[in-house]
Amino acid sequence: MSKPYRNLLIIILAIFVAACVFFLSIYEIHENKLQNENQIGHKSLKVKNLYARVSSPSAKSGAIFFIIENGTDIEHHLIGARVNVAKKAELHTHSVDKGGVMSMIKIDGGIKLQPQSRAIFKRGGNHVMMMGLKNGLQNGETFSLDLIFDHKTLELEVSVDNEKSIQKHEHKMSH
Ligand SMILES: [Cu+2]
Repeated sequence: MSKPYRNLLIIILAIFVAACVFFLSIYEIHENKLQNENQIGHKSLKVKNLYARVSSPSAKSGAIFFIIENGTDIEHHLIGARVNVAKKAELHTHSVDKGGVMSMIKIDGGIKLQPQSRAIFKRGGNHVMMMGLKNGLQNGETFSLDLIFDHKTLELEVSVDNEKSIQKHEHKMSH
């Protein structure tokens, strides 16, 4: 084989190897994506494990907990909440100061949900705070909740469950 031909063969071989590496890496990215899709398991924006708590039937405030799953391929931005049983509903989180004292603060700017991700609203963490409950809430009572996103509003029904314990998988996912 003459030298120019051998060089050409080497170049063709190198291109072939590069192409193989390229397609393998694409395949890997595709595989990872599928695994994430399996984790969420649906292609929509969903709310799970939804419930509310009040400290007593006559309490003037209460909290709502849930998990939002964004199974879509776009970012969704939770910007607020609305309930018909209270004057006001706000997105809250807990913060701990230097002295270890826990207090609740409003989440400014809301919460952004990346495609194929979850946001967990749980006790001791993020929650929807209801302020100025009009008639109080009984255990087992249901009411409507609007979760307001930048592109859509989810209309949900919440039931008051004061006995609900903190869920095992909810706890695990917080780590
Ligand atoms: Cu709060």
